[in-house]
Amino acid sequence: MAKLKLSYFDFHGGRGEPARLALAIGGIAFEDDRVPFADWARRKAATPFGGLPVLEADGEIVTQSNGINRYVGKLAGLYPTDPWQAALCDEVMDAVEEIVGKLTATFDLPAEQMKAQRQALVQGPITFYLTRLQQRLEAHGGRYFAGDRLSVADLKVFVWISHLRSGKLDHVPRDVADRVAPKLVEHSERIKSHPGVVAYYATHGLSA
Ligand SMILES: N[C@@H](CCC(=O)N[C@@H](CS)C(=O)NCC(=O)O)C(=O)O
Repeated sequence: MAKLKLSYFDFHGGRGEPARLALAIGGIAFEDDRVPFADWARRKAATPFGGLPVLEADGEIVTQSNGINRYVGKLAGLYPTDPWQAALCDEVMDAVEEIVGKLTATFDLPAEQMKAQRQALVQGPITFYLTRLQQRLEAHGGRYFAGDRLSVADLKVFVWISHLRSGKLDHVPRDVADRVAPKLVEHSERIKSHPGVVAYYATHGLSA
């Protein structure tokens, strides 16, 4: 097994969290490099595309969160071996990337613009993606997004739903997922109670 180091910001959530969770659940040893925001300006230039997460394996590095999720998912037994189920897993992870990208585009906006754009996102794309993700979950049996078992897709959706429900996103009502996609929230609660996820947050001191 390659010697792994996963670099991502020092908070619970975001694009690096599904890979951290997958590695922990799979019992895969890795260096958990939590980058303080204060160090980011210095480290950014050394990353291939100016963003995190970055995964290092035996001294080589790779970026892009969903590619990293696939790689660590394979190591951890959390990525479907069946090609069709793998495509379903990818579909969900890429859909979450689309909506997360729309949200992160609001992070640095001036206050009034942020408010207007986030309110529009709640009415439009956030509601749309919640609805459609719930439909995909139900189409595949209601418990997991792919392969009828836990995969990195479930972890990625769990991290996004947890963020939406955290109350940390100004102008995004924390109950929007509960109102729009209760089955997705049920799924998220089930993933949160997975023994591997519980053990991860017990070790890291905070709940998702
Ligand atoms: N497409 C990339 C996006 C990476 C990205 O934008 N990461 C954010 C954190 S979630 C970041 O590094 N932001 C700081 C910056 O862009 O300076 C991926 O999926 O990994």
